[in-house]
Amino acid sequence: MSRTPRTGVAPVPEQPSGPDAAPAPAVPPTVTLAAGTLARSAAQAAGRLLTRPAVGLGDVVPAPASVRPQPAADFVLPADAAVRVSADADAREVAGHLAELLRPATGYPLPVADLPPAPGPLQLTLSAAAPHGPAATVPGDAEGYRLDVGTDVVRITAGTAAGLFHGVQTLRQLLPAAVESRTPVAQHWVVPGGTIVDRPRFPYRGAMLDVARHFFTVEDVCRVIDHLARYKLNHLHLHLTDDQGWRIAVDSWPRLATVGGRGQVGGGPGGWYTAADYRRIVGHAARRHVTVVPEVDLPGHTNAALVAYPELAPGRVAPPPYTGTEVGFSYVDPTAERTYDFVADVLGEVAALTPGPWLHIGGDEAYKVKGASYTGFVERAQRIVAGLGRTVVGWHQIAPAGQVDGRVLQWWGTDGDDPTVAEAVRRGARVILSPGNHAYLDMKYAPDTPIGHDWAGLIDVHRAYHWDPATHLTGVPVEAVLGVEAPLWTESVTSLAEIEFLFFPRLPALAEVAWSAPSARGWTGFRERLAGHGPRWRAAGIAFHPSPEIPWPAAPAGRHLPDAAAGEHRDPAPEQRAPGRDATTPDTR
Ligand code: TNX
Repeated sequence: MSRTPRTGVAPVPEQPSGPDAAPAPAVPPTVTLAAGTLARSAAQAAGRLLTRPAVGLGDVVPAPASVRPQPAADFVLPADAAVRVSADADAREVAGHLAELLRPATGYPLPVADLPPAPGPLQLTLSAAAPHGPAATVPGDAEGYRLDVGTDVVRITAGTAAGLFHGVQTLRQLLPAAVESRTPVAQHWVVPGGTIVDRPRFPYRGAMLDVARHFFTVEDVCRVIDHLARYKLNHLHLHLTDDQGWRIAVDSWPRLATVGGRGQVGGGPGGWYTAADYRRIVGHAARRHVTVVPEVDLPGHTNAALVAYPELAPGRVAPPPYTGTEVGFSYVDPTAERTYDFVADVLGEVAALTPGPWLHIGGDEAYKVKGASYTGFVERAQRIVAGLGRTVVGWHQIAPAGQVDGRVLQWWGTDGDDPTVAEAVRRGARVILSPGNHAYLDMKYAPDTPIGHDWAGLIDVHRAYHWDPATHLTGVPVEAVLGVEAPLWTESVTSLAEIEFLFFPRLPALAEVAWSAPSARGWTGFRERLAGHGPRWRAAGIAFHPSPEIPWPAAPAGRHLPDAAAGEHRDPAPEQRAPGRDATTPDTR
């Protein structure tokens, strides 16, 4: 495959389009201070305008556990509001995050200050007393929160900073779409009144980014983390190594990155993360309550490592670098002791750089390492991970290997009958569900989707949404399901805009599968709630696929995403949304 890498989509500030929108001043982003003043005075002048909220309290994705609207209690953010927060370093960090989210569009200063002594209109309270009512001991509750919106105050209460953070993401969605603008927008910032009490269904909610087939910069990865955080996903699995490239520096085996990191699918330059780069990624993730799960894929998918160190190869002969998209041909020699030095050194260094509890050892598609040779290799790798004090995760092919404490299988099959995985679960394994035909974000939406695969079928938004992790795999009860992950393989994905195009709108669908209780979710309501996110993505400069299944609101005339990704990624013109029209057709007006 030889694709020309394209550059990412440029941010496009979006003006509000709702019924309450006041005309926005035309200001370039470079004059933010003056623009802020202008926005504030314009907002004050617009005081006589209606201040109805632009969204309903229930218009949140993923759907909250409980929503009680109180229409008489709508809140309007005052220009002089401070964010008041419990005196706790992690909670203050969340308050800072909220202020950073709100400042660009509102133009308000939003200082962050401790709570108590002074109360104030925006309050983030960390409270050991369960904020969620009597069922506070249910799993996942550590991430729960309560949001109270009244006429004079918006209060988020949670037992942990992670809960506060999720509450902030909910508050963000309850503000008008223009809150995503990077430049000030003159309007009332109204939040609908009432109470939301919320907690996740599953503790592990993730997405995977394959940085091996195509390399993505630290900035790209950080933006992907921001996308996860928006929808309350809390794990980013990084597929760091594969045949086409080794993407993480390892001091004890330096050629892995400097030689193995050159190249990618189609022959581009590739790249790798230094330890400092990787620390920036895990740090950015941690501040958004996202845990990074690093994967070193073994014993197959290792051509890049063999190019760098032929001593790991069967026959000790270096293969040529690989820039194609086949799988299953490469492997490190499971009969050589040196191979296990390599595994221990690499996993040791990656673990030392990774604050989270997980180490993913791959294990998929090692077609040339069979039977006892394969399970023996996996069992040694599992022991190495356990010896590092981490919990091993592997693709479900590792199921036949012996059980180690806490072991997690990532299931990517397409047929819910998998007796080998069910048997491993009986022996104590837990499962992350990534069904290829529902959760694989590299599958095309429709036959004419310009990038992506279709080996697991086409995945439109309904297919991404319409499955239940509790009953999906025969013999795997809900107690064994740690959660859900949406993998994005990048054989055909070359830019941030293309990542976003495949993420949106399916990532929010999978986030709802992972977060929301079955009683809180349903397709009809979901597609309505999701529709309101189109204007948010436009305002944030996020490329997305205008899926014809979703009743997107009309875009203001002339406002489209730039076609940096592809013409097909544009927002649909209103006339393209007519039933029966193909919304992926490029807008050629
Ligand atoms: C299968 S799913 C793979 C990857 C490919 C992907 C393409 C899995 C564990 N392995 O190597 O990139 O299909 O969809």
